[in-house]
Amino acid sequence: MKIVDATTVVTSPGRNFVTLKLTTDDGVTGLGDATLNGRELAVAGYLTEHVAPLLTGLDPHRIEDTWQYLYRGAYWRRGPVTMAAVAAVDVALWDIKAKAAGLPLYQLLGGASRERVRTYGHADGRDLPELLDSVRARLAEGYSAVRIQSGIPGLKAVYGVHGTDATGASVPHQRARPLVEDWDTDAYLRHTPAVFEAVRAEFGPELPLLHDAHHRLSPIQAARLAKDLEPYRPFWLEDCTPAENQEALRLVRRHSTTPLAVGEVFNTVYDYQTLITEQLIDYVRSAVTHFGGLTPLRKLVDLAAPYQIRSAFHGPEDISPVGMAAAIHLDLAVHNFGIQEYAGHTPLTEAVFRHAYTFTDGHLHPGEAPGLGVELDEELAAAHPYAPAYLPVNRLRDGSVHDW
Ligand code: CS2
Ligand code: MG
Repeated sequence: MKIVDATTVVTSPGRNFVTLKLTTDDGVTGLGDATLNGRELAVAGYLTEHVAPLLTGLDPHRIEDTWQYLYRGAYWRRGPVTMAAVAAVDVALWDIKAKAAGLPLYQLLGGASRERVRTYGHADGRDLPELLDSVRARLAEGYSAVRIQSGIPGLKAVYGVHGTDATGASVPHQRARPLVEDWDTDAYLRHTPAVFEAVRAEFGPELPLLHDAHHRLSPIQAARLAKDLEPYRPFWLEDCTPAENQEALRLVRRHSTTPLAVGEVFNTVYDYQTLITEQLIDYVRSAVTHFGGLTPLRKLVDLAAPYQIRSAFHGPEDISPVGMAAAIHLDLAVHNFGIQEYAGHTPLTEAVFRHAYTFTDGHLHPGEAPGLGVELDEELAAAHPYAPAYLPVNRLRDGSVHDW
């Protein structure tokens, strides 16, 4: 079997997605997600100009060798653009191998370790009534765990809360320049414990509540928040401080028992090395799409296992159904699974990417279709071309840029 074609498809059924399609000489095809929110064309260009020409003629069964060839052979390794491109190739090769075997992909990853995959959903609101309604809506959809993100009094637009920019104007997703959001850490630190207190008062002590600080705090501020949230027993506090400085989590760990989740912006095991070996985190958050594919992500989860650290793969809407399917197959197979983020997709996106995975009672299952179980409707994809869209930029009250 040989790869005879590698085509990159950029489509925008409401938001941009980048998909790699590999075709072999006996007609078996494989799909890989290469979507990097706000930098989609950088990855598409990397694939089209520098990877696709190297793939034709290769044996698609040599997944590990191809991964090493693309990682080490590039010389300029690591980084989100490179690793999203490598991930797309890796997942497409796993898709081909599983299809050729006539098996759903999870069977090639060791088979099922569980019957289904537990998820958490996103609840948000500009104020507490809106947030409480959003939690109710997620529970009605079957989720048994909910991430809560709230507006902050005095701020017009903050991470994770739909709808407006710093001027208060409502903003469509597709836009030619980044949305500007506003931020005030002190206001956030004062308000967030009160948000948890209100949600606990409404929904009780048992509902698993997650929260994403989205890289915005200094280590001591992160320690403060983690400690202040302890009475409300969060399921986790995510990205509490920029974790490129892995040692920063030592300070947070010294002050709090609140579980910590980190890693959606990480793309190689080296980003986690201290965090895992010093037990500074409880969940690893990378997405298959951003971590170089299934091959390295499985190795990461296996490295985490002896430290009792669990998986919690990134799963917002900007991970395409191809990337989601890959994650769900791995979720089903690994022993130290934690939880899967699942924001779902629009009906139009699901028409472009027809998938075998199902979402029932807050749980996912990859299905039994051979391979990933995803088909790309190329004609419908072509009907929705790329449109410039950027992630927001965050500014403090003095106008300086802050982590978004
Ligand atoms: C967030 C993401 O889901 C999460 O945990 O951090 O929604 C993140 O903001 C986006 O993926 C960025 O594209
Ligand atoms: Mg996050």
